[in-house]
Amino acid sequence: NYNQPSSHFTECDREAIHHIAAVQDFGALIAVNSDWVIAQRSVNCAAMLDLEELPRVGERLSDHFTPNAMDTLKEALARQSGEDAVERIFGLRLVRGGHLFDCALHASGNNLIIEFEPHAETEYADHLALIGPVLTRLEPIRDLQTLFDTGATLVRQMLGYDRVMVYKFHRDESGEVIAEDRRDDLEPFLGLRYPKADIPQQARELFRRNRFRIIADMDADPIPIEPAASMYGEPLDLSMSVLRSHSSMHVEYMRNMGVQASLTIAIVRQGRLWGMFSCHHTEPRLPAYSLRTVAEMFSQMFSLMLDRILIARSDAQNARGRKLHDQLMLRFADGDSLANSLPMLDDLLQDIIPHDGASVLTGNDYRARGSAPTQDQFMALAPVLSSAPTSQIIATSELKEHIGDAARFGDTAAGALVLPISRSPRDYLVLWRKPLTQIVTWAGDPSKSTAKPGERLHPRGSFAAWEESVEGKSEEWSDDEIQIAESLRVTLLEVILRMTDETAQERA
Ligand code: BLA
Repeated sequence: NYNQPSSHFTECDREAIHHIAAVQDFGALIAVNSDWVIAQRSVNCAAMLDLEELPRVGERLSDHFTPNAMDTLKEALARQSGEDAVERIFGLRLVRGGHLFDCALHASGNNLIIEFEPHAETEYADHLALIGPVLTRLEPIRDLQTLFDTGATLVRQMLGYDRVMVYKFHRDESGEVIAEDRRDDLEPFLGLRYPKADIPQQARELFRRNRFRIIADMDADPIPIEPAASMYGEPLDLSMSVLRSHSSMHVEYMRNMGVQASLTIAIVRQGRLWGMFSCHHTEPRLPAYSLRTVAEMFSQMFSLMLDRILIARSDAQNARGRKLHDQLMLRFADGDSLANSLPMLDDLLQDIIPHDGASVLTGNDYRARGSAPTQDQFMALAPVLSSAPTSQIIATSELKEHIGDAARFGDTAAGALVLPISRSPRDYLVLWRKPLTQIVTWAGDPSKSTAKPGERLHPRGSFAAWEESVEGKSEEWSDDEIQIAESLRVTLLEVILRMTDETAQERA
């Protein structure tokens, strides 16, 4: 029942998607123990391998596979290094007189999992040839949005899905489509935001480890793995599997989006899930394993590029912070008061820390600019603010969570970056951000946006859920922004101390 999101989400988070004991039908799976004795296998093995009968549990794999296949698999196993490593072999003949297969091999608990799917011989070389040109297009990019746009276009050119999106996670784990390349007749998803719950926790964690996820056909029947559990009663752990079958919940979600096949590649930065490439197709779709491998390499290169640009941006941001310091020291040199300097501060900061409003409180003098609370509204916060440590800035996207009175700001301000700029009396510079839902534009047909019961999983329903989850919240303050605010606070303290010094000297 999708009308009860809270209970539903915990259910979602609990589903053991790695213990599903089934594979998708475009390949087959055999799990062997450390002696290469068959322990479990998908029931389509015989059909996939052109064997008369399904290989039996307890038989040796070498009873069916050729000596050459066995040697190649053993070599691959010896090559395998590190946790979560998956070895690939393209174009291997597994049984005498049989077809060529693309294989993936990895350890799972005490088992070795061998997965295989038919090898697309003719295309293999073409796929390899793609790598060079694609990386050449990516290499010179220095700008984030260009990287995202080019990334979406290149992935679509390579893999041919109807829609390819770059999706970025926010700090609260909701997400946003930040680039898109799609078939012209499809409605755009660019700019749409989705709630955290659309990707449950365990799916996120799994996705971080196994960064490539393909669902070739939402309607294909899952192929059971038998026996479903080992002789010790343990289900086979399919975390690193290529063929793992899918959760029916997720499939329903995808169908509601009009998606028949999907391919998802995680973008991981510094060990954390930064975002993903999400590819949708309106018909079943299965790019060859070699092509998927190229796409995976592409995404790794993409992640490195992203990292490089973000580091450069962070450096630039720090440099702007230092420049801001110098500018401020210069401007305040003529002894202008902080209150009178609000317009200057507001303008200077807009570029570095985007905000919708700003206010300064010095003594009893309150000034505000842009979308900011009135003096009365702000004064209601003063007792709480002054009980906080003076050396600490407050950065929140939801001030009302901390100070109930802030709820009265309504659409004026939801998030605040509060800089205490003296010890006593309490003086503050505050940057404000409006609540998000006001600002975000809904890209689809708004007349269809009312979610009917049972439609929660539709992207529009999902958007409604996102709106609900960010109700009264602003855009987050980024780490870089908080860091700059921190050095700004120190600068302003310095300015104020100098001014009080000068006043004291004049009096003397
Ligand atoms: C998995 N849901 C996912 C994944 C993505 C999304 C990317 C992981 C990767 C994958 O399996 O392909 C969601 N995909 C999106 C979003 C966009 C997109 C938001 O393209 C936006 C453009 N999903 C729900 C609810 C449940 C749920 C309410 O919305 C609860 C049951 C479940 N999502 C769910 C599960 C998985 C998933 C169980 C794992 C699927 C699997 O790996 O089998």
